[in-house]
Amino acid sequence: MKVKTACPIDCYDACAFIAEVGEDGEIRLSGNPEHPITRGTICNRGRQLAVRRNSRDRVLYPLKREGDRWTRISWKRAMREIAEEIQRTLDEVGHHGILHYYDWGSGGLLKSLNQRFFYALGGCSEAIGSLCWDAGIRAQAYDFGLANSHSPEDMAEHAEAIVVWGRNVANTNVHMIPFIRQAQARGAKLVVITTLPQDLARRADKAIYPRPGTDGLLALAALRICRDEGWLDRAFLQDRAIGWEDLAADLDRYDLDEVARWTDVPVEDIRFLAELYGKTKPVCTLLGIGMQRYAQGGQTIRAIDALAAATGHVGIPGGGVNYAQRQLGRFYDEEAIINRRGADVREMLRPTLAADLLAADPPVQVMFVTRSNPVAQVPDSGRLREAMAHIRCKVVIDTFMTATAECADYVLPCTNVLEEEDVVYTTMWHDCVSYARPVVPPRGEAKPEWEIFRDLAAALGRPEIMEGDVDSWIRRALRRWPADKVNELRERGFVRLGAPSVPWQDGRFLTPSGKFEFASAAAARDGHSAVARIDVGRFPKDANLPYTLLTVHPRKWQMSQRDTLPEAKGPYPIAELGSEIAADRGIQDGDWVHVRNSKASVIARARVTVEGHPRVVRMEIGWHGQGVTLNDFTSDGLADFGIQAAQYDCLCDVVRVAAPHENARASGSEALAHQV
Ligand SMILES: Nc1nc2c(c(=O)[nH]1)N[C@H]1C(S)=C(S)[C@@H](COP(=O)(O)OP(=O)(O)OC[C@H]3O[C@@H](n4cnc5c(=O)[nH]c(N)nc54)[C@H](O)[C@@H]3O)O[C@H]1N2
Ligand SMILES: Nc1nc2c(c(=O)[nH]1)N[C@H]1C(S)=C(S)[C@@H](COP(=O)(O)OP(=O)(O)OC[C@H]3O[C@@H](n4cnc5c(=O)[nH]c(N)nc54)[C@H](O)[C@@H]3O)O[C@H]1N2
Ligand SMILES: [Mo]
Repeated sequence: MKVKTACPIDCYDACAFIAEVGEDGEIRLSGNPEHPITRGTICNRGRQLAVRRNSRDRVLYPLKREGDRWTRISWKRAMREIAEEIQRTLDEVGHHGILHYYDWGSGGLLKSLNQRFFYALGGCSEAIGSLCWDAGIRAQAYDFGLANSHSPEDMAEHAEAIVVWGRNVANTNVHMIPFIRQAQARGAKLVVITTLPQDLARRADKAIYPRPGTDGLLALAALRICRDEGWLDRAFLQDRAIGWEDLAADLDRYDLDEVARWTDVPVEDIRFLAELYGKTKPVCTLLGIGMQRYAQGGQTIRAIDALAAATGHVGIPGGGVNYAQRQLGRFYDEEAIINRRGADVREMLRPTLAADLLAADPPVQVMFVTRSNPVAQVPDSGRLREAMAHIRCKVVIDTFMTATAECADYVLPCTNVLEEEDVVYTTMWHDCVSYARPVVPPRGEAKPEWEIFRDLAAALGRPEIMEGDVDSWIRRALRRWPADKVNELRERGFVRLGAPSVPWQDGRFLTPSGKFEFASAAAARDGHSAVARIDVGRFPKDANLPYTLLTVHPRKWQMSQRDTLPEAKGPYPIAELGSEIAADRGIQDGDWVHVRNSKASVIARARVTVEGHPRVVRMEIGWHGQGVTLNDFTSDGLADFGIQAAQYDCLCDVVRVAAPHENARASGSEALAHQV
């Protein structure tokens, strides 16, 4: 039997699945061929969801820490004891003593019901801000009013050039590839600007490899050339924008030779970029998210927005500065699900969670972690583990024993997507929403999250808080939808919401002025320069740490969700090293190396790369072992705009070491002993 369902992974592509269950119980997932983006293919991460569902390592029963051991307990006992912890905290310090930490580990709409539970307690402490993309979201809000993307079809049919700027589409957004190919087959040029090597760069007409965190300089220097050459869209600047004169005057600060030195991009390539934006029309820019995880990440995105807008690529078919699809977030009635009105919430920032916990008054006594793995994913994770050790009761809801679950007092098993019903979506790219329905029954005693919170509300003596079932919740959330659209969603497995294919085509923007804002009063009010500006004095520097460590997203799996992949499990991560590092330090492919900075160190296997910026180390985030996670290397500094972690501002050093002993469980300090 075939069942239509959907992928809930936090990703651009948001695929629709077809699931088939074999007689042996094995689940085969494939892409729904009718879905306009999925088009019948899915990636390894999607397929792994079936493997994760059936994995032997899955957590199937409620677990309680007793000394050094995990003991299986009944749901009834788990609910009673956790409800007692909640009640005690409410009595002793009030609702701010309960922290709910969550992230987008699942894009299911009903997952927000857990917020409803905490708000109904009067409020709670809650994680806000982003480890992911907030600086860029805010940058585009200053410029456009909202971060919106063109439809993939529009790019495929109309772009004359595509600039993939800091997005690793071949790994993180694979369903973009056919659309890029379609444009290339028409003769569109492809340019890839990336710090790390990328498969797509090999298929591009041109690849540019800037030093990490310096793309804003590159964009503004290219814009300066466009200004001087007169390669501007005068009509756009006059009729559809404000503040161009302010930005134009500011561009004199970017001397081409200096920019070339800071970015490691030769002047000819800066000119190439200027000419591309200045003379080709239309240019479609696909922005990545990694690029704004730096101290000046927000300014970087504004600089690129300005380059594309001033040269006339905004609001036209085949153009756009595509970062996210925020209009999609409004398709359902969130308040009907979460009922936040009136709740008294103490905010803690995801990027600085450890520091916020340590400073909290009243202290957090109960911490809930849902659909996330903060110990692996939050910067400065060493300090986070320390801060969590002070919390009396930590409850983690997940399907696996994650790095965070290992620090918990209770681990509660939730369902895998193939065992549950929900509406799933992301706001990263296209405008389709999908329907997830159960393919197989829950394993063990796993429950959907909303049921766990329903039971907890009952254990607290407040069953009315969470009264409802899947059907009634979905109906409430989609109450503005006509009935036939809800039916289409259920029957086809997805609907396309019909976001405009070409945003801003009517020249009206959602900014305060209604125009594209090269100079933004809102940015100035928030304490930033009104126009995009990069200050070279803010680039990180440390004479003892000559290289940059980029802990980017894994090629073959999602973040820390690597439990079912044997190749991801070893005690040593892979460190991909730029060519200058290898030359400086006498390292060859396959050598053992010690990657370190002032906060952490690991022994890793070296892989020397030929392309990419030559002084960058790439390691895949989500790995943990040797007593650390890779976020032990990162600091909790914020990017300039919004509330965004700047975890890519991370300097390091690398040295060659002897092969670790077979059975060595290298810890940070043991690792030092291996140094050659
Ligand atoms: N396979 C896989 N796909 C995923 C995910 C995953 O974990 N695995 N995660 C999903 C999520 S949550 C997200 S947010 C997206 C992220 O999608 P991406 O933005 O594509 O991925 P990141 O790992 O954030 O960023 C990596 C890219 O940014 C580039 N980069 C980093 N710093 C700079 C810089 O200073 N300048 C330039 N020009 N380039 C730079 C690197 O070269 C690299 O190619 O991917 C989603 N898709
Ligand atoms: N150094 C560094 N740090 C980073 C990044 C980076 O590039 N470098 N990237 C950042 C980015 S872009 C993001 S988006 C964050 C992501 O941070 P997280 O969302 O914390 O990352 P994941 O490792 O995907 O963890 C998601 C967890 O949710 C679980 N899960 C899945 N579905 C459900 C469900 O329905 N209910 C519950 N309770 N659990 C579920 C999964 O099993 C998994 O353990 O990480 C950020 N951290
Ligand atoms: Mo993300």
